Amino acid sequence: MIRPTRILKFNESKLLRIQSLDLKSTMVNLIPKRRAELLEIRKNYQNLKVDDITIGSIIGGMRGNRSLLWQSTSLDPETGIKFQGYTIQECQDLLPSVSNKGKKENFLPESILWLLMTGEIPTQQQADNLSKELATRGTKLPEYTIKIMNDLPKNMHPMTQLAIGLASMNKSSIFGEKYQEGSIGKNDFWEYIFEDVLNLIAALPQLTGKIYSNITNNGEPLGKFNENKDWSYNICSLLGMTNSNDSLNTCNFNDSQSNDFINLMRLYTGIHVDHEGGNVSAHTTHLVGSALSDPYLSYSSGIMGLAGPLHGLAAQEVVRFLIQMNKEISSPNNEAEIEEYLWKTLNSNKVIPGYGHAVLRRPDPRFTAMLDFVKARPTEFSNDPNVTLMKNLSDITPKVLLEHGKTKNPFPNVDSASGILFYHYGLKELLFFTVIFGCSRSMGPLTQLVWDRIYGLPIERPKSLDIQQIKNICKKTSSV
Ligand code: CMX
Repeated sequence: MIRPTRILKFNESKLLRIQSLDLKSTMVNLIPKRRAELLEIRKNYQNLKVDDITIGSIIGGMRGNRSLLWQSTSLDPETGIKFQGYTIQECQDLLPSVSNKGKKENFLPESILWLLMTGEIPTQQQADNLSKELATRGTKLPEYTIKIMNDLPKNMHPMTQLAIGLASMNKSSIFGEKYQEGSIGKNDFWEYIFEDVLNLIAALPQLTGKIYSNITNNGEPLGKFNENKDWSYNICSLLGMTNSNDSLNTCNFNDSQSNDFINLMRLYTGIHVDHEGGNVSAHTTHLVGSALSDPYLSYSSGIMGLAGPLHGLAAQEVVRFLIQMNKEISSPNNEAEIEEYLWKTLNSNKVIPGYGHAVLRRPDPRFTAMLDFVKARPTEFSNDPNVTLMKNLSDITPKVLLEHGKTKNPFPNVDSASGILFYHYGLKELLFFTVIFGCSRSMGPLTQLVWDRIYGLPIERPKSLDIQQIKNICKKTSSV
């Protein structure tokens, strides 16, 4: 865990070069303009009406209410997620991947973190610097966190372990320490939140490796942290899932499988970083942070939400569904039997996992990115009946769901592909998938937490109504 070596002051920022090579200096350069923009909007448009709140939205999960400020991603019902305005395909084309490689590999999650924080596509050097910075900050977990993780029941739910591990690290919160000292003012909060955020994201490979070793290897390490490698590589090696010297290579990967699994991890953790602000994990992190709880406590709360089956846990449901269907049908290519199985599921009042979405109304571009990963490796996946079934379902299920006529979006979401690809490479502990999701999802909501403090946003406190108050509103309207 790294202490800030030097806290930058705004007058110093003038001395920095236009294109800074580290993330913090780049942020410092952006802040005055962005703060002024928000101030201007608040001053001139404070009372401008944006949306209507209906009785339906109050009792219907506030679906669609435009009422949150979220800086770095937005979700369009038709085109899906955009990261600072860039589609996944554009990110694939523009964002730096691992340097010194002849062919273009999947972009680094570090690159997208830079993009989320700054709104700018990083250069290769900037992405490499951030990758190195995270590796340096993430070399070791705090001793007390290691002790706590060692003492947890080895069969404890992996997401509970992740939430506990993260919450324990609040002991190291630089923001918490400075706030208690009373030595910082509101305009400076962001710098210490930023330090905590980078330390937290940097610690996730180690924490994830520790949780996986708890549930699969009685807490004994499966791999070593390598300071010269990127963030996703270190997740893979600490899971014991690379064929290099720093890992036990528990799945007996050859070179190409090892490289593909690392790239799958980069892809998965790169595209799950954020899905705008209203989803449970993002909104929770933002809400808890609005009370000035530090990033460790805020994100630990977000992780508790990510653990729910309607949110982060869906990928594991899909894997169960595919395995069970393959047991009951004669072949993953038998369209008639697949259709029959889907109808049987729907007629017993169950959902088809991996299909539908609260906001999206088209196939999820994150699903398309995962499917492209499969299509680029035909030999690797041709004999996997679960992956074959996943692909066939993406053609058959939308027709069935359309005929069923209920779901607003009959197309696959990202979860219909992600878990089964991890399963293919040997990650068989289904409850663990969401921990990897939790690594990735840290980047969006924690970026927002930094911007929340840059903007000095207040504590969130919407007004609640009881049923009598709602009835009164209804009565008043019907008597008009
Ligand atoms: N299979 C069967 N029925 C479905 C369905 C599916 N995959 N998706 C939606 N429906 C049904 C709903 O249950 C609802 O039925 P009722 O009116 O009887 O309650 C109806 O269609 C309308 O729902 P909707 O407005 O289309 O969807 P919601 O916003 O209510 O729910 C979601 C969205 C994701 C929870 C839902 O589509 C679902 O349960 N999908 C399966 C689980 C899943 O894949 N979750 C992963 C979500 C990924 C993410 O959040 O990123």
